[in-house]
Amino acid sequence: MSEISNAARAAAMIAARTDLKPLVGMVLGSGLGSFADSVEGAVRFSFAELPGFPVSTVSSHKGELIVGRIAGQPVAVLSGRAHYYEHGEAAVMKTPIEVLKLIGCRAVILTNAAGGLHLEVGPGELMLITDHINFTGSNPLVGELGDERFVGMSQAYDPRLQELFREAAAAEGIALHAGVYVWFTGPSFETPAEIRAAKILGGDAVGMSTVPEVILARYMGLEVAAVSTVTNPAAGLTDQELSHEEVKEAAPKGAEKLRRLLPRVIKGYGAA
Ligand code: 6GU
Repeated sequence: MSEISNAARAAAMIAARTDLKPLVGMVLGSGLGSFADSVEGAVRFSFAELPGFPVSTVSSHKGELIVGRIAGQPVAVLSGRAHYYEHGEAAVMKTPIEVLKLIGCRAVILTNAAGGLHLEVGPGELMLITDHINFTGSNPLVGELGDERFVGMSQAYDPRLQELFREAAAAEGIALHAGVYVWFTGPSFETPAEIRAAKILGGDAVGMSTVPEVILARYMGLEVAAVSTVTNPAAGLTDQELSHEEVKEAAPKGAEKLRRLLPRVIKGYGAA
């Protein structure tokens, strides 16, 4: 085992190529990668060159870390993520999240494409995640040592960041729903019975990501916000079969809204 962690080595590689100290990190989900184009003065790193970074096998994920500015604020954008279902490892995003912390980020904004549990929230609508249910039985902190592993999750989604999203949505005239995200492992979609169960338990959207990253980020002391683009109704809400094509088709509508919201949120966060 090497003395220096992958995360520390990756952070050093980033520091060698840019003087920027990012304040906010972002993770761009399925079909939402186009937001990376709005980073000014982008310095790019492929996940393949950064030690400990996972290589995503999902067709709509790029696998790049981009350091630059949005709305004048220094940011680090992870364009693409790896999922539990790719590696069977809930902690697959540990190194990238740890790197965000090491290069100076105080907050991370996570985005994803999700299935909606309410027909009224149609494809391309945004849902601010206010809480989650971990329906997988996995946790990315299994195997960690020390009392810090007992991370409080009562306020996992930072109230001030949520308020910044609500203000940004109001200013842009964008409808922003809010609700509970339920994490399933995937990669198969849920059954109608699983979706009925998720709804009874208090869920509003379902997906295959984000929750392990929220847990890792809280463990590392980062503030967290998360937004879903609802790309399709979940199983059983309509009689249509689900597909990744449908997800990829609707995600850009959410990406366009995020392109308008995120600069305001980041600017507001930096101003505080
Ligand atoms: Cl319906 N389920 C899950 N788990 N993830 C999704 C989805 C559904 N739609 C988009 N992503």
